Amino acid sequence: MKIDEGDFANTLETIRKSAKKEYDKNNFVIGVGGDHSISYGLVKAFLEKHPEGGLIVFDAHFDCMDNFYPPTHEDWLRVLIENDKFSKVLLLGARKSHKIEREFAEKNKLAVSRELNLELIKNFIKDLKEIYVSIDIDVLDSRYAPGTGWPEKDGIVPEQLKKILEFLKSTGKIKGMDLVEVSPPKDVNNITNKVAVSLLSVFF
Ligand SMILES: [Mn+2]
Repeated sequence: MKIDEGDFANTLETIRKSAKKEYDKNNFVIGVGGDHSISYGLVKAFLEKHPEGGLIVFDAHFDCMDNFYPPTHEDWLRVLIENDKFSKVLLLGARKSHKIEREFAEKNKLAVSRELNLELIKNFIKDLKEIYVSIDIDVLDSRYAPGTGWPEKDGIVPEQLKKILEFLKSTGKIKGMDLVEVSPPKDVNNITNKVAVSLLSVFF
């Protein structure tokens, strides 16, 4: 897969096409980043394969600032909801948002929870056959994941997230996932890299 850093729209399209190729072979698709905007291309490919599927996002932020294309890390979820008319979304661990985003979430009845509530998750997935999971590493408390663009305090403990991911994996419904916003240059003693690997290990 060739990434064109100077042409972001083209890069997202490349990501979407590459992921779609793997879904068509019935492969499990894992994306690792890097900027959260890659999830836009990855989720689009997932939805082409599984039009009835749902999306669970673990993120400290709403990523719903604006709806222009190509979306950045702070817009990708809004573009998916607003431009692509996708509504089966559950956003978990979100604790920092702009007024614009809260208004958008309210208007579009976006399911948002600051906590990782298992009952909420069970209820969300009960009628779904396929799920895509997107994990922004900043959903974790900044003590555990300082190596990210916008670390936020008062977040989730890694063990808690891992347990939820293990539960989701056990349902057999997850068809694709990504783990993003890990930034090694900002890391402290490699702890963010290590916790990211530990979370990814659930899916291998
Ligand atoms: Mn994000």
